[in-house]
Amino acid sequence: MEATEYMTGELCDGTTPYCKFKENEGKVISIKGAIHNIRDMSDFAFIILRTARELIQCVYSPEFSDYRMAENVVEQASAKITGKVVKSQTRDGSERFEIQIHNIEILSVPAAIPPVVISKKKVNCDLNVDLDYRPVTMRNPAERAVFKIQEGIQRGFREYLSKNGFTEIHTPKINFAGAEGGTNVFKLDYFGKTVFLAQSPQLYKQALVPVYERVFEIGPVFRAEHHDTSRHLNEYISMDFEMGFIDSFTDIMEMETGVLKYIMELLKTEYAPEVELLKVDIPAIDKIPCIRFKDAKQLCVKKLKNITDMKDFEPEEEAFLGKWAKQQYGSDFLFVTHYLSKKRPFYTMDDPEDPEVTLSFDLLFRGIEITSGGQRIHDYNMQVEKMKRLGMNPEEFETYLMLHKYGAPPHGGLGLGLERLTMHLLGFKNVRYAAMFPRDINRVTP
Ligand code: AMO
Repeated sequence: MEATEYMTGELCDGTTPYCKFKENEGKVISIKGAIHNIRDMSDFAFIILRTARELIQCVYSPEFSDYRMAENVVEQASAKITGKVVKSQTRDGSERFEIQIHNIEILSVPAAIPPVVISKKKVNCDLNVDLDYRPVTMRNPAERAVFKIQEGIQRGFREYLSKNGFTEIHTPKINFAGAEGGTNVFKLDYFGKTVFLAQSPQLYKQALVPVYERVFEIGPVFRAEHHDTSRHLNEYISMDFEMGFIDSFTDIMEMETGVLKYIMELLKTEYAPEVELLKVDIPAIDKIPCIRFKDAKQLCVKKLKNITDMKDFEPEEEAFLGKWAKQQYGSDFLFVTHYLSKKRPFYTMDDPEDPEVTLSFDLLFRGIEITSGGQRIHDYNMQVEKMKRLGMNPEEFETYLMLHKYGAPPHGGLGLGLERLTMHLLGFKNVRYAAMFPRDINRVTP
């Protein structure tokens, strides 16, 4: 490049790498992509080109041009295919297009054949093998569709909240304290000092309420979970929001219902190819039923055996409540409210009518918790007192307490686990299928 060349941004004209078949029918076009699959039929061949979101059927035949297949036309090679867009016949009569190849320019050639077959409908291997080769297995259209849908969920969250007056923020991931209590916090040696990886953006999103009133963040959080379960990751993407001037913690639940409705509509429209490919069962959301923790617990005690923990739910209880909500209300979602004060973090507001419980909620989706949220304490003395009651040292939280000390409106918010939502939307049995490069107690690669 000459030193005097300038970038003008003019190439960014909104064009995408998608093949606009309809408007190009009958025309000769060039399209770049990866050769996904070659099916040699002796006198002709199908070459499937994989672009960002499509699989494009290209047909090679000596009839179409003077071009002759070269040896370097192999699967996973990057190529520029030039050819004529034509309508093709399908057995079911649906409209399909293909490209009659006039030329193939090979742009790069792979050094090896992929270790797993990725050109079939599904990657048929064990989860661990799949994850070991994730950079490759994700090239499979069904696998990449999972994360396209996940992108849609994040986009829906962002778009809906932005339209509702929320400001997007990014808070630090290296923190002076764990925000959620408990022992599942990663310690880090920070120039000789012990600091912690963020368990959530909790303390910071609250700090920004008096600044922007409504904020949200989509970002990684870290939990030092020591168990190898199908629902826990050590790093996951948390979609958080926090809003000020609420009248009740139910305002948060209303906002979440709106967010989820928007996300599901967005998936149906703008992510239709992936929804169709994965046969996603998009839940209908009209209104979401709510039940108090105490009442939900009683239902579980009545129907399930061997319930010993009366302060929280076991996974089987959540699964049961999920089925109950479906039968009773036809809803895939259920809000459980008023969790016990003992089981909620220090920032949670106790219910003034019954301080044993909190103004908090979880959202269950098809029988698994995907969200925790609630109203926070905004009064300085109340917060300091609760910290002391819980054996915490308020002095260590001096910077957090600036929020309360210098005036904060009544506020609340929530955290929604992106992988958990994706997992249950797509019907996976293990959250790792819904994490692009999962981190668990046994895995930090790839
Ligand atoms: P909580 O700790 O309940 O609440 O987390 C909120 C949501 O995050 C998801 N989640 C996880 N996903 C995968 N692996 C994990 N180890 C994991 N842990 C949690 C779940 C869960 O519902 N600060 C509060 C939220 C708030 O009140 O604003 C918090 O983080 O989907």
